[in-house]
Amino acid sequence: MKVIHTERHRLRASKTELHGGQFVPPFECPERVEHILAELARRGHNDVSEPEDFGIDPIFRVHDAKFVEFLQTCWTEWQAEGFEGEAVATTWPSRRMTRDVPPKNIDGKIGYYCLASETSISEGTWEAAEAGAQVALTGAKLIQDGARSAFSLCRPPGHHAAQDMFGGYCFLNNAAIAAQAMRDGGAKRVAVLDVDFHHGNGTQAIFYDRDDVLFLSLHGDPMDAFPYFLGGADETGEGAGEGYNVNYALPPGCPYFQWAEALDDALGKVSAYAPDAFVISLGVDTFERDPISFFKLASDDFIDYGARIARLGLPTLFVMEGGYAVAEIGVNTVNVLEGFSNG
Ligand code: 6XA
Ligand code: ZN
Repeated sequence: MKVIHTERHRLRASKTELHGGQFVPPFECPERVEHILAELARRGHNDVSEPEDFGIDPIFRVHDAKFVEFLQTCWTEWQAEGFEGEAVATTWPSRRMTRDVPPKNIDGKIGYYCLASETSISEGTWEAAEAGAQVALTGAKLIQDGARSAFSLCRPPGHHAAQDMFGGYCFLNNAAIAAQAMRDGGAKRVAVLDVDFHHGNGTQAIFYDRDDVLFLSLHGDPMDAFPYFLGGADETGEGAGEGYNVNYALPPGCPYFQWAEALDDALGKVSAYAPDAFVISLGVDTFERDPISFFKLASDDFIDYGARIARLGLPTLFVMEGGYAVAEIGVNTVNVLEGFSNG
């Protein structure tokens, strides 16, 4: 399987994450990619290439122009304000604070565009996020050109990022940008299946009123898990999109057999939809020893579910999302890809 990767992911290297009331070194760190690359090499997957540059237009197909401009300028404006730490949101347009206008002041503007304050913006964040989107777009192009599969090793991840919202370690929604590019390139229908532990609220929001992109997500029940405010089974889409959004909210301690039942149900729906292309938002934070998640998948389970995805016989793009058990992130990721390739 072709792997797309760029060293520019390293530009996303913030020093702080707000976690449990403390600033800690971010779980979403550059070493994650190094471990995945090392395991790919160890198991003979040497077809690793640089992304092409598709420019900014495919990003604007998914994200609002003002939001993109905010990401591009946030760090400079934050510094110009005289702040010494990394850029962190503290004030949001929450319930009963509904003046829907981005403030001029960066301290207000960052809150306007932010969904969760664990994610600091720092030097290089935009550059890395933009490069990650190109990694996803290059994968989409390979699929369009006839590849059976490809792996876009995106970092930072993307699935929490909506049209005009960042957070949950995400800035640009790589999977959505890839799916939209596939549509624009001629695919009539695209399915996006999110197997990251966390609900893909951004991807859901982007395609919620559309029937040309089917979105399905298996995740920790939002009553118990981030992002808390979206991801219920009763969110089924709206307007033309009614019936084209499917959430599987799974309980704390969820074992593989239960997760796999949800997966099989989701794959049945994808098969019935008969998409031209399939995008997998691949987070491996479903692993039993992930430090911030609560599912119980063992490393071998990742091989098994890769094979189940392969049985659909669809052209499939894997887009990297989360996974923070850094020592095992490579094994678990490559297990999915090999399970798929051998399945
Ligand atoms: C913040 C948790 C962010 C989770 C990010 C993630 N307390 N999303 O892995 O898939
Ligand atoms: Zn996650």
